[in-house]
Amino acid sequence: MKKTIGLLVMAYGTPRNMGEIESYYTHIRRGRKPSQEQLDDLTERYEAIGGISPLARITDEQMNKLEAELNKRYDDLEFKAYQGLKHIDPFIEDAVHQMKKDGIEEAVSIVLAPHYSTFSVKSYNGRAKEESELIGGPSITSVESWYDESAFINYWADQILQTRETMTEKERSNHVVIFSAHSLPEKILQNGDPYPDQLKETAALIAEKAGVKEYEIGWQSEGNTPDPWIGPDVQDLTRELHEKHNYEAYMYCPVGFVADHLEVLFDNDYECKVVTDEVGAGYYRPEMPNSKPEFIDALASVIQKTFKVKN
Ligand code: FEC
Repeated sequence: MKKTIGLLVMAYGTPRNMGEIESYYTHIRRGRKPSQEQLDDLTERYEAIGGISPLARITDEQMNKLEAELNKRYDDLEFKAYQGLKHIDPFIEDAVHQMKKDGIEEAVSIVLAPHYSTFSVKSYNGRAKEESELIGGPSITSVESWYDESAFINYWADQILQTRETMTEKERSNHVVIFSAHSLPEKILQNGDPYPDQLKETAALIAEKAGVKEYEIGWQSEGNTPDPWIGPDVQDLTRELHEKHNYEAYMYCPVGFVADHLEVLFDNDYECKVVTDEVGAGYYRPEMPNSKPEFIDALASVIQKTFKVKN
């Protein structure tokens, strides 16, 4: 009989309908209700991308395809997927409980975000492990980061090459690629958080693979709080680059994310495009990994490597 291994797939989560926006936003704000103005602003952003984010559907697809891919790769193990979300049900803790209820003794977990930060991956993994310790649940081996996984780097390099083909001759000879991730409060840097360096490394690896000559690092989607956030923000950066280099086109690669969701469909495809339109340059954004087979392969390889070290 095959041994069953829990596959805990953790992701940010998104409201599944307009009625869930308030509780979701309150959870992101660690229990503080947003003001009516903040709520209206967020609701308008969801409306601008078509009503609700495709993230829930994409996370389901990523998880199901990853489970199937791992089951193809192993003859002696049966992976059973569980979804644990950061800000909406099923929460990370719910998934750990379900694994315990199903009699899972051993599990491997991965966060659908490539770069490690104390604010992101550490908190996902910490919540999973704390809960399993509390209930005597499965022992969980966690993937910490996968920002340099070769199949992931190849995915973005291929996308850049394909996107370059769609540019005009003039744009192809005078454009810049902007690699970005979600900004975080600057205070994370005081304790040596590896997040910015990991983004730099992802960018360097992709740029080398795709033969990108000119690229920059930017930060996006910063939160609505009084403390300073890591910059430069991608919109400010675009204006600055326009002043300095007068590029014909800007190619945005939000490599800190893995799906089409609000932070990409609004913050890149709307907000950054406002700036490129303003400066009269072309706007390009390669396709996100979503559940494309090349990306699922990348995730499966990361799990395989983590598992090999353990067993
Ligand atoms: O529904 C969707 O399609 C969007 C999902 C979504 C993703 C996402 C990814 C990350 N966030 C990260 C950090 C923060 C910090 C704050 C913060 C705030 C928000 C708000 C929404 C939101 N985030 Fe998010 N984020 C997504 C959605 N995020 C909505 C609230 C409104 C706003 O500020 O825009 C600030 C919290 C605070 O106010 O104190 C910090 C990080 C990631 C990437 C890693 C990951 O996926 O976990 C880091 C997707």
